[in-house]
Amino acid sequence: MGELHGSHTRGGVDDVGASLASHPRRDSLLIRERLVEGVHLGITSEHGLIAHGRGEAFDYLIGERTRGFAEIAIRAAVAALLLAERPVISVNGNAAALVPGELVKLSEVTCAPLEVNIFHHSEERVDAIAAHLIGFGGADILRPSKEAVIETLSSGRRYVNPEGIARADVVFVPLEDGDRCGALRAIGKAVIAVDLNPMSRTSRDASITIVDNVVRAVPRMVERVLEISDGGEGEVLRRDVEDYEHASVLADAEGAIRSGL
Ligand code: PTJ
Repeated sequence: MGELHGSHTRGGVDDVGASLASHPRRDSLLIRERLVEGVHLGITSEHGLIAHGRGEAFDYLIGERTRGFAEIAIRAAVAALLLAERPVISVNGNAAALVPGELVKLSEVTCAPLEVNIFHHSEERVDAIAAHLIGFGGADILRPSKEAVIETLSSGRRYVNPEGIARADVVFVPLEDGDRCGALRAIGKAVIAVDLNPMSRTSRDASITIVDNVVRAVPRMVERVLEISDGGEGEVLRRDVEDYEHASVLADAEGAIRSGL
């Protein structure tokens, strides 16, 4: 997992990190702290805290580490992003609070723009998320627009950017609610999701699902891009996509949870 201190705002995570130095659940508590801080900064919705609780429970059950089924999906996801013509990385309030710098880096190495897309829509929160990403080195952050609408969605997620998600062929959605994944698939887009629950609608509806915590999956995706840019690229990318079998990856993840192994 990436370093869980020093990367966010002054005080907040750092102060808590120092006070938890010897706590056995330190990493997990620091991740929570990032989200609480995200709420205070106007980035994360209060509902995002509840969504995180769901995720935490599943993370505990998968052993809080990147498992083989996630690694297969990470390889396929990176390959799909690199092979895409118009890839886009969608960012909501939880992802922005948890992995802002890592998303900026992933955007750079895959040439996929970052687009703010949130369920609980407000212009203030879009501004706050965009500013937060810029603070971590992001540039040209795309915003949702009423000029491009996914008609089948009723939440704030229906508003997309005409130059981004609207015309993307591959959309990466780290941490998602169920409706949009299906809606994006229905209009012909490939969707890559990160979701700790392999049984969720998002996990099932996505083209590729990484059953892992975004705090581990996104840095690993960056690392993977750098690994494969060393040579044999096209062949490796095609093989990574071909090796991915959605149903079997989800079954392995669910099996790991149910068996406790
Ligand atoms: O910022 P907004 O307004 O777009 O709101 C975002 C939330 C997350 C509130 C919204 O998308 C939502 O309500 O999500 P759900 O329907 O609660 O689904 C969240 C899914 O993400 C669940 O299946 C969780 O298991 C999973 N999850 C939560 N935290 C993580 C996670 N998956 C990976 N990494 C996490 N850290």
